[in-house]
Amino acid sequence: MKNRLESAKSGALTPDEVIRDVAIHRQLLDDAAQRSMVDDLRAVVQQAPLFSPMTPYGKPMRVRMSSAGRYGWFSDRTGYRYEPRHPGGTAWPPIPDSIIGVWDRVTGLSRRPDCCLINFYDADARMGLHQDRDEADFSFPVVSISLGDDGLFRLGNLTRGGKTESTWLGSGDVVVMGGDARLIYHGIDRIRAGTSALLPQGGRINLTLRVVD
Ligand SMILES: O=C(O)CCC(=O)C(=O)O
Repeated sequence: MKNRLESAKSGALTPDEVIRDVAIHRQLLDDAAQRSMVDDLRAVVQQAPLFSPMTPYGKPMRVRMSSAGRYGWFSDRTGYRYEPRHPGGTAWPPIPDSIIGVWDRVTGLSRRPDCCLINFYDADARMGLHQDRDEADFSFPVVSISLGDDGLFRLGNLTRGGKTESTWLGSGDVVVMGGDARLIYHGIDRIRAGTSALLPQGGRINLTLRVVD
């Protein structure tokens, strides 16, 4: 409930649901907006192709990734971090306006994100419970946009362990983790293949917007 009051104060959009202080805007993007965002993303991944980062534990991640913005999120044997360049050596493309517009609507902030992480999940991909904590200032929220097939989003606690709660995220849903929920553990347990016709080959895209430094 605190998030709702804070959003009302800052001029940000009021969410449809709040679970464990995480705000969820259901179907914020209609079909046309989703399609044009996917077109924008095609141009981004043409310049900065998807890759499978290596975890610090030496296993490739199941989710394929790329980024747009001043920084891209990266992982290898030496750890998780932000990098100013794609592993191929070029700067990351700018974050498309269609995506920045979503940040503006749901946060009401004048500060814009430095990174849009693009996660691509095929039908078998998942992402384990983790915190987003590679950024310098946790007072800025994390905004996440779902496109394509449904993903089962699990929310934990501010420390590892304890009871969790899950909700399906559909295409066009937007999640905001800010305030008391900024460091909540979260992850994607599974993808419900064939639930969306947005991506011709199926799968799910998640865009995660973060202020990095
Ligand atoms: O795919 C999602 O909805 C969550 C992505 C995520 O947790 C992350 O990129 O840190």
